[in-house]
Amino acid sequence: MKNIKLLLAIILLMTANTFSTAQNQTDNDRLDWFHEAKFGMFIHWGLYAVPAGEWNGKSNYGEWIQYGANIPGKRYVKFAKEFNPVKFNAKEWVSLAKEAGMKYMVITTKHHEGFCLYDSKLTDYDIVDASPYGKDPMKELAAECQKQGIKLCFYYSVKDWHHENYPLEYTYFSKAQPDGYVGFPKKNKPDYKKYFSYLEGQIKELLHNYGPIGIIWFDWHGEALSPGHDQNRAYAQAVVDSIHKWQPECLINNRFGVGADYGTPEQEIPGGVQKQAFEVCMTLNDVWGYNKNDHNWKSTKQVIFNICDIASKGGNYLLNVGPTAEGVIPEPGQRILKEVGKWMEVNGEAIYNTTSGGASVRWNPDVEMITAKPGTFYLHVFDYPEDGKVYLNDFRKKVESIYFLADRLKKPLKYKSHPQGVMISLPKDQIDEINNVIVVEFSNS
Ligand code: JFZ
Repeated sequence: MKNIKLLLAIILLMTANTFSTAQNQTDNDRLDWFHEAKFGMFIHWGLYAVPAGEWNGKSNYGEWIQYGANIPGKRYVKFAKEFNPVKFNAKEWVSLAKEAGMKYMVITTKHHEGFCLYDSKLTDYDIVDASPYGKDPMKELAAECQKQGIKLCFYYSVKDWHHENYPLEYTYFSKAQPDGYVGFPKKNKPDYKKYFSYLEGQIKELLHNYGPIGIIWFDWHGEALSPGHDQNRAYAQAVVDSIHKWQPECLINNRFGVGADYGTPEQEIPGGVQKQAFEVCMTLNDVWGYNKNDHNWKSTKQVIFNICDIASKGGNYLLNVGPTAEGVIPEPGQRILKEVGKWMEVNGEAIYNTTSGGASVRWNPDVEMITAKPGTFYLHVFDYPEDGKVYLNDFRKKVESIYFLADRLKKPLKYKSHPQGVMISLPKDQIDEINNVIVVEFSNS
């Protein structure tokens, strides 16, 4: 698994310059809502939720369980008959995202397993035709997102362990699976043209049947666009052109290898301010897909720290939940997201529609990060200084006011100039047990 990820990382790096050239203002305009939103919910949901991370006595799997546990395709497809999310409630999921302060939702419409979580006319390996549920949850989510003002976005895996025309050589042979993970004996060499036609047809369904879609979140293009498959780059570019024709406002991430509007660092936060738009995707516990034994949940404080750290570098945070096969988001995840939402309700002004405060503003160790709006800095103080002093260095503006964002009365905080900028004196008691956001309003005069 590590070698595969390394291979993919290399391929992703090789295609790093896949950002759609700023042909015109349109590309930048497309990102406006994204920069304002800052915080989104990732949802990994699929047949892998049926085994729930456990197989043959091992219990550390997630959404890669078909590969990791060597489950033959013939056995894996039987999970479809057990996938019956009778407890799925679109209103509950969208309300949770909203309560957490999330502004968009990215849900897996098809992960590597190839099973479609929406009603596709191009395959019967989907939730309507192959599962007892028989309904299209994406229709329900689209209606609820529209009602609650949450932008709906679709994850779509290029890698497909089920489709007969996905390049077999990439379905990870192993001793236990001589015929590849699809499990269906292959009669002929996979046909990339047919596979990209299937892919484009499904993207067309997703962009025509569910209203306005914020992002097509492609994943794992690696094999299809690896060196020696240049023709596939042309196929992929044709899909990008179609997406822009079908829904010009729809963003494309960098994992399709062409046409990227933004980058997608995974499970890690970049070290500094980034030049291009980016979105850090991260699990809330350890795996993306539901694992009934994964109890390693991030703390509310860690999530809030990540939101602020990422925003201070100019990026978005896409935080994942993995619902059960019955359609329930695990309770610990719900609790954490609701606690994060309470903080965001008071302090969201320092996150939404902000930009990085810029690496040029040097801070003393008390202040880890800064976000900004025109005429305003938001200083994120996680470790309250014992001496009550916070220094704003490299600051040559005229201070208009300084106060705690959480203080409804905006009681002025004491400050005075010092050689490099401004020294702010804080009261003995913190205003927030996690992050004391200080607002510095200034003018250029
Ligand atoms: C991919 C998927 O394989 C995974 O299941 C999940 O959906 C995640 C969000 O995306 O995981 C990756 C993608 C890229 C790398 C590693 C894992 N990489 O570049 O090393």
